Amino acid sequence: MELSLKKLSQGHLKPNNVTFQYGTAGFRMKASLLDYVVFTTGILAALRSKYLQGKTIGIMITASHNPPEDNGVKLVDPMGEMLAQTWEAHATTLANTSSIEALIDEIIKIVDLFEIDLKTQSSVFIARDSRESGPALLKSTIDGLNVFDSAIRDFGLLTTPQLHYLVRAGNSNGSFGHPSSEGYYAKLSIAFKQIYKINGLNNKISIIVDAANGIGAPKVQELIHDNILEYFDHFLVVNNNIENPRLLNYNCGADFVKTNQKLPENIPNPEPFNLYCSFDGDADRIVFYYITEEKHFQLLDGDKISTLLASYFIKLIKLTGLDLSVGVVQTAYANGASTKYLSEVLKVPVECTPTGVKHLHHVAQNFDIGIYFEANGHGTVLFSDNLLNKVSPTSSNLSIKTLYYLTELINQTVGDAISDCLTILLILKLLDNGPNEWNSNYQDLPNKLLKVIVNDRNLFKTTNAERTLVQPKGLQMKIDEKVNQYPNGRSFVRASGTEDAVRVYAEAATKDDSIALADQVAELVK
Ligand code: NG1
Ligand code: ZN
Repeated sequence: MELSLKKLSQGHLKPNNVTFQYGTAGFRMKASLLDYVVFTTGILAALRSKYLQGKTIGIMITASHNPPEDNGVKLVDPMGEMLAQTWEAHATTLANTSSIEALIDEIIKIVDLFEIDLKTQSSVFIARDSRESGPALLKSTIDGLNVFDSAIRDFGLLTTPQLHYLVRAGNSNGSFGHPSSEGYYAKLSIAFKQIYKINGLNNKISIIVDAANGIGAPKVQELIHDNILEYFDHFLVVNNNIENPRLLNYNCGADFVKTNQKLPENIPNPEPFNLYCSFDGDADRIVFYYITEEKHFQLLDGDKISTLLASYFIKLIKLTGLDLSVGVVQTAYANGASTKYLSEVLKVPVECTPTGVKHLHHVAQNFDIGIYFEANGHGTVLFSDNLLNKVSPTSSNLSIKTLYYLTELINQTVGDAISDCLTILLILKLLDNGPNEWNSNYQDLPNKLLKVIVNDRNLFKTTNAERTLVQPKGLQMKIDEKVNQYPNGRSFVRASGTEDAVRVYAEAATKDDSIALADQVAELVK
């Protein structure tokens, strides 16, 4: 190992004065700083696979909705989940070693700690989004993987959720689908067609997809054009230019639309009540929207997606006659009106977790149908083994059959813009709802999200799923005093896990109040 490490590490140097941290989205920063990090992450992926008796581990090179000059890397565990939290610290330690000797020492510590048999061959699937820096970072990652004996499959350009699917399929002996892009398309499109057909749907579907000029563009086109185009009377992908890397997430995409609450660039002649959606750069987030007769922009974000899914699944379960639990998991960023609607109107249990989908995913596993979405559109639905044992494609009950095919259509490994898109489009048809009916279930409380640059964001420590500050001492009391001055006021402060900043969220009965509250809380934070 020492010999190959010395050889392969040539050219991969840790930059000075940077501390790396494997956070909620893996490592993410300016691509120019990432070479050493992807090299050490390659090493760790090989070790993780060996530790898990050669099960396949995934490596995704992406910076999601971040600007084109950024990049990042994250690891995917064998069942398609995020890397186990205990290993995040090892990823961080390896990335921060500043000499070959120190790196070797840390590797030996990990090997000893987990009693890893280095003779076990590791297996790693790797993919990247469409960023310009991707190919060079891929090469360095592969150098890291080759420090040990590793079977590597490079899938080239994929969406993040496609890679999660592939890793799980690769570890599931065919029971999850074929481990190839074709297998992914086949699984989703067969389920889509079946739900459409068995329910006797005949109205065709219309959607315009803004793909953020990212990898979701060619992938959603491939899936729909090659498999299910006949079910659409209008399907168009805009912002689909992945040839020009500077356009990625620029004035388009889910993050732009959610943050600015307006249409992305390049929507041709927006018509009232047409349904649009936006993916982010690696297609694991989706938000929908439309404009009203008066040309008012209406956002249907992750909270609206959760509530639509919850109301649909509650109805469906009743029709199946099965005894199954439904629950929704949100974060503190969920609009208060959505939480109220879920618990008071739909009467469904709602749990709140810290930001980051791994937290939501974990809690969603407590339900037979666990629906989780961050307000920004990242989320999915999980189905328990109990449920999976009760549904079948050969059932004589139409609702049970529909439920079975939904478990196939929904990517249970991670939030997936393409799978979520098809699911929502079908559910709207099944409920015979348009965007306006969907949006009318509750009205969002006006809200404001601010980013505040502080000297040290690590001073901000929270509890109560990030809704209460415990440090700096006394600050929460001051925030509460401000909140109490506004009807329906709510505000919280937390350190971002992906940017060197503190985020301030506020909502209140009126737009002006939400802005004033956010500004006042931001002043307290500075
Ligand atoms: P941070 O930077 O920790 O707020 C952001 C998003 C998260 C999540 C991660 C990972 C907001 C307010 N925060 O986290 O929801 O998606 O990025 O991408 O949207
Ligand atoms: Zn993303």
